[in-house]
Amino acid sequence: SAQVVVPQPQEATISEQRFVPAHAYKVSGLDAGEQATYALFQSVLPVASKGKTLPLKIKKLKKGDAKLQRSGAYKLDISPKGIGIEAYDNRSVFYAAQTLSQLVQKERNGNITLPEASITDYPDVAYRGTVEGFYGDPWSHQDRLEQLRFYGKLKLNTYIYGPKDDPYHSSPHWRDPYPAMEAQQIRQLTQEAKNNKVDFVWAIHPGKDIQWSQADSSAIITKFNQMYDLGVRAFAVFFDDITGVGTDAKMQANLLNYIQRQFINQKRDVAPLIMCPTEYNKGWANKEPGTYLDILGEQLDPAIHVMWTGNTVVHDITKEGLEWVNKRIQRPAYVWWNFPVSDYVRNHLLMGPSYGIDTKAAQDMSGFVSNPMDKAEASKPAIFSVALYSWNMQAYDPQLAWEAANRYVMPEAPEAFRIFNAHNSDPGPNGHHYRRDESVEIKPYIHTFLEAYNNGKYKSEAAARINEEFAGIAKAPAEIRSKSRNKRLVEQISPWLLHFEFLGKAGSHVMAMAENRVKASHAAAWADYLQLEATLDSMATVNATFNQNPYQPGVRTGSLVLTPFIEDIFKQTGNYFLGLAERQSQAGIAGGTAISTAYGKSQKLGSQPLLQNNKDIAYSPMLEVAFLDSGEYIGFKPSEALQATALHFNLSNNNLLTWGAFETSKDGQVWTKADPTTEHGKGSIVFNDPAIKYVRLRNSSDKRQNFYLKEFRLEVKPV
Ligand code: LTM
Repeated sequence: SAQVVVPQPQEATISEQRFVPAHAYKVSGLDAGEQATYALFQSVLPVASKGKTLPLKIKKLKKGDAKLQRSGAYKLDISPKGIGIEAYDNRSVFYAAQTLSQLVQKERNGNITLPEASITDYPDVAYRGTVEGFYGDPWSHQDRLEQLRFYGKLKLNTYIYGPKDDPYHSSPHWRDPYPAMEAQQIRQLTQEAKNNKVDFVWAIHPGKDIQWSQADSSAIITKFNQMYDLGVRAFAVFFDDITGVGTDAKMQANLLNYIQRQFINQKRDVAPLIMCPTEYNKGWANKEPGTYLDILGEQLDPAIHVMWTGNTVVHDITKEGLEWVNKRIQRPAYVWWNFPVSDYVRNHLLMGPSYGIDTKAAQDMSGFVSNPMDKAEASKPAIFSVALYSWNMQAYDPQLAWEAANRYVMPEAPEAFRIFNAHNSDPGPNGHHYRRDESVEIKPYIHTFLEAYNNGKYKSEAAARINEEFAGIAKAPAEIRSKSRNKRLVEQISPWLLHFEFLGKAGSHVMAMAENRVKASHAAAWADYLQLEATLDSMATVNATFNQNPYQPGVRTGSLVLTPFIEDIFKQTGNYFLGLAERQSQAGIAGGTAISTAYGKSQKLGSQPLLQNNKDIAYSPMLEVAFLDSGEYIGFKPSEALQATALHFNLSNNNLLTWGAFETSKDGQVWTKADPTTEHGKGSIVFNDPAIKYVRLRNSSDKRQNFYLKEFRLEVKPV
């Protein structure tokens, strides 16, 4: 059926019967220079230029049918008499060849078989793919090459290069040419992109220190020309996550129009220019008529695309949301979907279904790109789904796409990969309030089981299902490690595999313990308890050892449903046996009542998670621009058991001391000003008074103040 072809073609009749072609195929009508497509035909079919052959004829699509007048559109006709391809452009021929490659089957005896088929196919969205736009370690060169091949197979045509931590994309070196090695790698990437009919879009991020001078405008043109010489034929300018003069809509529009005139229009072979605005989501947009987005809408050359992340930074994409912004920017938005990016929740993997993307919004967007995780291979399930969605929206079903992605990305161990992904979906609490469902199938059984257990009963049926799940979890990592041929993927998820294996074992222990406890087999329950405790210790060790980044350090799996379930029963049972608060805290589980808390009043930072241990309490650093409105504050209230010894901060704001009041209090009522030493918004204050119970930074000016929350950390010691 047509299902064997991904993304699903728009119209397809594919017969169940297959035939063995009588001869090799003779390819005609392929443009010179299309060697990569020729090589693809050769790898899929027997191809010959002499002797008895069947025709594989490529023709131009006839004008007429409007939906086929777009890059990538093709018709493919397969019969025992030959293969016919009608193509809009060279990308179309490549896509027809990709479809063909999915329809061909190789038999044991070396023959190939084909079904008779008639396919009419075209993409719903013109630009489809990814934006490497996250913070943190950029993808490796090999990862990028592999991504481009993956995109070619799935008919994705766009890869936007914009890793925040490449200093030649952003400050401080956006004005400078790439060093020789990086330049050579970019040249290779543009070649691989070309072979896979992907636009390699190179983005510049100049807004942190742009001067709006002629010198800076020229610097961008010079840099673009250097990139052009390396083979780049598509360009973007990003103004996200900046403060200060760079955020001016008129200046941004002027610059973009200048680039359009002086560069894009001068070259005949470059794709439309793309820009990412500063107000790139509705939550941050000034809603007053005539402000930022309207200025771009009116002044920006209509040929330039404008990116948009949705109603907030990380959000579902809705038709209504797009209609809202499209009116203002006066063109269909180019969607920058912040999924499965995990730079704001680095201890989690986002491996679940790609849902929350509106299947009625094809007409409301000019492009759709996913911002992935820093783990390129682990991002493939989500990218696979984005390929299906953006090619054929009506046919898109998030759950089916996810099931297919698990098989496509890990064909050697699809079930193990599925169970791993099913329990590694939710990002956990985060400042963007973006949550995903997790452990969906097992959740009802967990609820049933817990309800009964809390009443001293043991539900065997639910328990059997849960036991089966935990056994599957414990087995999955070994299966993935031993069977998957994708070693890079295994490497990227390896700390999570390790943690997951312990999660499965902890689950089995918890279930055994619960059963023994309900049966009043106390000695057995106690033995289970000790094993569970040891396993939870191992999970805590994995969490404390791997992925120790300063943002969200550590490793979490099953964090929405399974881990809380296990910890809940562990705690209950510990209390039942011994009142073991002490043991629990050793196993890394928050026990007791006195915990340190944030002490703040802030629209932007109100739900920013805290990182804490027994040495310090910190706001989880934030990637985008943070702010405090007049009178708002951020701060800490250490637990009763702790004493504040020093505050360390790095807010990247040169005027910090003109608006920021650092204050301490013994009661939360009377505040005393503390004077830090600072340089560029970075500094420390040491506290010597054990009576201090509150520490805060308040905006004492009469207007909003922007800064970067790179560090805001209170050092503490036990009282
Ligand atoms: O989303 C945009 C336009 N910019 C940044 C990204 O670089 C970052 O990866 C995401 C997710 O944290 N958020 C942003 O604000």
